[in-house]
Amino acid sequence: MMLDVECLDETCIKKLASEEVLAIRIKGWLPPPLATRIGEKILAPGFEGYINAPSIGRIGMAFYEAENQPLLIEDYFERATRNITELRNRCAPYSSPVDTLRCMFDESWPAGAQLETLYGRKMFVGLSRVVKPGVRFLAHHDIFAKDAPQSFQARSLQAQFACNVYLNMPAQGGALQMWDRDISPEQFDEMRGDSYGIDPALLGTPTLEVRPEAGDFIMFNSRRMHSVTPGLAEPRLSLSFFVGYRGTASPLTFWS
Ligand SMILES: O=C(O)CCC(=O)C(=O)O
Ligand SMILES: [Fe+2]
Repeated sequence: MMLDVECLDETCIKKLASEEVLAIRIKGWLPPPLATRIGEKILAPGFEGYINAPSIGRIGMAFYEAENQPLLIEDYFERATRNITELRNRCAPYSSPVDTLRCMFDESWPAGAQLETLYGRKMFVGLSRVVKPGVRFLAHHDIFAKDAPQSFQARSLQAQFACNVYLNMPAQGGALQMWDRDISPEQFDEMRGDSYGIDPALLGTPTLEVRPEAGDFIMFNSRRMHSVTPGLAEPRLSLSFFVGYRGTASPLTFWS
């Protein structure tokens, strides 16, 4: 269900798109001391909480936080380029791991890879996410067309992958859990009510549970339900973005 690979290539991206595998991991993609160092640099100037999940910190704004509200969507686009630059600057003199991954996707996918454009505007990519000890990430799925229902661009995706680089991990917990049982967007929305997610216990035993280590890169099918278990003592820091897939002849796209 999870494939360990040495590097990104066409074959492993296709396996994820065809749902042959739920997730792909590159263990030690960054040397752990470098992951820690970059993590410290990212956190040093501080961060804010999510609009719709205040116990989870973040730098940059995720598109799904806008929840289809015009003023928040405007805010998102207005800050997109600035937020990309902000991550790059926080990482300097190291390269931003998100920038490196953007290059690697472009190099490995025959049709290339580029920043996603929505409503004719460049999206943000490279959210830094900080989960405090003891906080559980509720089970949810990420489907672009739900966040931008009027957009042909969003509806044209054939698959969506969540990409995460882990920079700091708690000593225990902080595991990524995934379920291969599909829940329709309608059923999930009914179950979650006003919350962004649901209690993972409602889904039964996860199909896959993996505890990432600092420096690991994991890419998974974000349309399947997933959650993160609470961590102990240390904050869990990751860089996160989505990759959109529209078949072998189309470029992959990135956004957060
Ligand atoms: O932090 C993780 O391991 C996964 C977070 C998540 O929900 C996502 O990347 O879509
Ligand atoms: Fe997610």
